[in-house]
Amino acid sequence: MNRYESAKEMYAKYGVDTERALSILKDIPISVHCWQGDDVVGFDSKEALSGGIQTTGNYPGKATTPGQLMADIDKAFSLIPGKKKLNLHACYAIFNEGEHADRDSLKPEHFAPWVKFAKERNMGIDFNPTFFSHPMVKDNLTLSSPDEQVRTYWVNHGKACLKIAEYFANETGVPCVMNIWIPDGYKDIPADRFGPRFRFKKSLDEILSVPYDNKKVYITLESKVFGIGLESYTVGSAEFCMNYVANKGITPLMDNGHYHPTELVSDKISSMLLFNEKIALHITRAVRWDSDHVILFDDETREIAKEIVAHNALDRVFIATDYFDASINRISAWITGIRNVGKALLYALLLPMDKMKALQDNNQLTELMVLSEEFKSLPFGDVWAEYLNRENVLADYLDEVKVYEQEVLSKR
Ligand code: RNT
Ligand code: ZN
Repeated sequence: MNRYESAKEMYAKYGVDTERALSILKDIPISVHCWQGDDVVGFDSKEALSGGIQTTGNYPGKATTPGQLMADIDKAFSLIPGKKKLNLHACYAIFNEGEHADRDSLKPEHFAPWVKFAKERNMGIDFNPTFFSHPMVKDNLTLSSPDEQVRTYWVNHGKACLKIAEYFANETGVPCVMNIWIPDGYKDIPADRFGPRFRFKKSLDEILSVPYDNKKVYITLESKVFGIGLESYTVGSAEFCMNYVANKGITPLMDNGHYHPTELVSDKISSMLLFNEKIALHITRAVRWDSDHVILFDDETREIAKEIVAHNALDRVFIATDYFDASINRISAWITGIRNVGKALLYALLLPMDKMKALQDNNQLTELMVLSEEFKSLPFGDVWAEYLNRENVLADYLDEVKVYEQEVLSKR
């Protein structure tokens, strides 16, 4: 008997069907952020990364052209099992020689090469307006700016992006999630907390006044607690965003780096699912702050996956990744992080959820703890290896990444 067959038997003893888990896993789309490939730089401006987010590290070989980024995505995706979507930011617009459009006048055609890329690979595309790293970000403010020229500029950016999101959905035949996140905030205690939020609300209303098909484009709003240099006040706070989405019938997005360190997104998912048709996630790893480290196969990632699976919400949760580590090989960072989301989902799919829920409801909490701990040492790795094998993906990716580093990245 091979290792998978023996693992299958061991799981079956607990009433867990590994075949069922594998067949569900391969169809769960994970929206992979393009920005791990170039440290969130993009192609449309020479501005440094701003908005209170930061990449640290100087590992050689980052992508600096669309061709390089596409090649790197291909390399990473060839080593990541399962279904993927491509998550783009507006700053990744691609212009022809001599052509340029500012963010408030971006057009679908500026993303045509990405559509071609995605279609050839049978993928959908998700999208994000880019409200940072741009000279029109004035005093760290965009959609909440008191300067009407600045505020209108960014409203127009949002509107332009909505059209582009619809274009992605039409072209690929897959709905597009368009996520709005603004960095707006203050380093020190503001005099007026209301004004910026009032203007942010008004700006969002204006963006949403563009007619769009809400079965093709899902607009999500991402909250945050603070950014670097914006420690005291964040306009798009959790309460602002939760209330706004509830009022407008759009979708909330939770990034697990965007809460106080002892708050857990895994604990928030059930509440959000009760009151929203869909929810969206940015899975990341926050080390002491919103540091956006590579996702590990750690407790919180598993717990997030468990919440999605346990509530049968795989078709109600848009799962995306969001991290950027510039201190290690970026291709490996992509593969490791996205694989870990897949691993966490598989781990969750292999839990005897019905049995565990029954133990909880019967107050057999001793038994629940023992069973949960037992599962940590079942031969999970053998089921994961079987998945990689069926998906035709190498288990050991590092050698291949190293070859790519030598042959491609080191020559940049
Ligand atoms: C920032 C947010 C946001 C960005 C990306 C690049 O704190 O998490 O999602 O990371 O849009
Ligand atoms: Zn995020």
